[in-house]
Amino acid sequence: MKTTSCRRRISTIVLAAAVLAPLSACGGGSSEPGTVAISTVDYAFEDLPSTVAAGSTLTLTNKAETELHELVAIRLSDDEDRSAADIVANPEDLVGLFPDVETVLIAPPGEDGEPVVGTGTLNKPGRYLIICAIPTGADPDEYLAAAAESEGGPPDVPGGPPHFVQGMYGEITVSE
Ligand SMILES: [Cu+2]
Repeated sequence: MKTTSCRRRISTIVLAAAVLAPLSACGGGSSEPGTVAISTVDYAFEDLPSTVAAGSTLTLTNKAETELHELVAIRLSDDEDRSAADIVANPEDLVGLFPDVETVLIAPPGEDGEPVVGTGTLNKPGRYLIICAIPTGADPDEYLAAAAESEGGPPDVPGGPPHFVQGMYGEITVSE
């Protein structure tokens, strides 16, 4: 009787250790990689998680009625310690970050988006700046057509300041 209960307790402890091991390897962050659904409104990201597991895939749904929105994920260098707000306050710095764009998802108003750069998956651990750089008031069809022809460069279409100027930015940390 005593032996049975003791053995059961040991197997429970072993099971708990096996379950907890992957979590502690993540440094207490999120658990397994998966799909992370993010939506956009004018002019903000909704449901932006602070941390995701490496290998997680972002998806984008645009809930706005007229504005096109995008999610640009830029891997920040390990020695970058400024907040997202401080970085977007210096738009000239963003140009230098362009080579570190990991993925871009773009979504027309009222629709689900799709990746136009990368796959939506964030594999490399670290901090990522998340911005939308669509010009305010840009025509969605005109912008998408210009983006298709610009081969990765920023499309040149008429519009007001980029949405990040209006507060459409954030950050995600990708844990190991
Ligand atoms: Cu936007």
